[in-house]
Amino acid sequence: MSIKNNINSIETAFKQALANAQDAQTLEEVRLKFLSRQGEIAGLMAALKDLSPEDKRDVGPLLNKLKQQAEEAFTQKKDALEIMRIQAEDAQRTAFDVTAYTPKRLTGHLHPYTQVIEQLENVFISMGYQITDGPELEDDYHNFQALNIPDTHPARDMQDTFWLTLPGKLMRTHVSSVQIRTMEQQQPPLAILATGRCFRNEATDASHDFVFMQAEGLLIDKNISMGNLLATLEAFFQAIFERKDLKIRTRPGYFPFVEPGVEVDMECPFCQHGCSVCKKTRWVEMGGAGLVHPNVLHYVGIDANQYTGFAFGMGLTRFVMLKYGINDIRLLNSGKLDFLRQF
Ligand code: FA5
Repeated sequence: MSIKNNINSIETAFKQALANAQDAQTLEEVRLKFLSRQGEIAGLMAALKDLSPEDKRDVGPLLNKLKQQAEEAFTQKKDALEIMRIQAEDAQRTAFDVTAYTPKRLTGHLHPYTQVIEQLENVFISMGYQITDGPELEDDYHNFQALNIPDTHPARDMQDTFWLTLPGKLMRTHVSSVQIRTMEQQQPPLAILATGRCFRNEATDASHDFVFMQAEGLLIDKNISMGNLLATLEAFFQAIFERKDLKIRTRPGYFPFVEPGVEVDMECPFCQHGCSVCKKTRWVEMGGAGLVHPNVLHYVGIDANQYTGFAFGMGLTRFVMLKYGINDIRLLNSGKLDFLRQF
């Protein structure tokens, strides 16, 4: 009888499919194909009703047996696969190495400003200078008047000042105020270097910020000349850029607290024939300098007939930008970690 053959072949196919199923998905496919309501075994059950009563008696038990055995075998296989899955998961868990993952450790480091300041201070300490400091919140006297810039002097407009609501108080526009504070405290001979922040009420661009750093130097002794100043600046630039052949040049410049006054340029440390840093001129502007004006010595009670001296004020920010190839000054104070991690 053909239904009996069908029962046999479905039983064989079912056993085969069940043996082949190795995961929950293929097992589910087996269930759908054989055991679901639309499955093969349900199909055989449905065919039963068309059989004669004798055939029903004959085939019915076989079919019931097939259904029962298939369901049992399916449940057993399902349990076995579940146990295998749990065991595989366990095996993976035991193999998990807790020391294998090491989170990236980010260590802090010195800001590029600090790195250059330390280098600068070492150069000047080796030349016998004293490192000194002064307040950022200054008064009119130390920032302007004692530097030979009286109230009505037009040179006050050279530096746009952040005045405070406190009368006569301001954020220092340059580190030259430290010259006055030092000379008030110490008698010559003296040689100092001061670095620090300056504040100017200026529009910002890639090379100007309203907060920036300067390095100020002052040396007072007998018979000090422009020659001493130029030799000192040259040695200083050569040490910072680690180039013994680096030259400087000066152009006449006006600063009320020095006479004569000069603008100091440094040979471009990056090129031979002009580049974007030096704007094709081969020279980079670094700051101002000159011989200390007798009026300034007079303000602090130093005898200008006995002593002379030089002073310079360099854009420290400029040094840092040149040294590290930073093309926008505003990055330096931005606090952006992606930027700072590069140094
Ligand atoms: C002065 O500030 C003088 N005190 C320098 C000086 C000292 C002259 C001693 C003579 C004797 P000046 O304003 O040019 O000068 O500034 C000096 C340097 O500071 C500039 O060459 C530039 O490198 C830097 N600087 C000035 N303004 C800014 C700014 N807004 N942003 C970044 N750097 C600046």
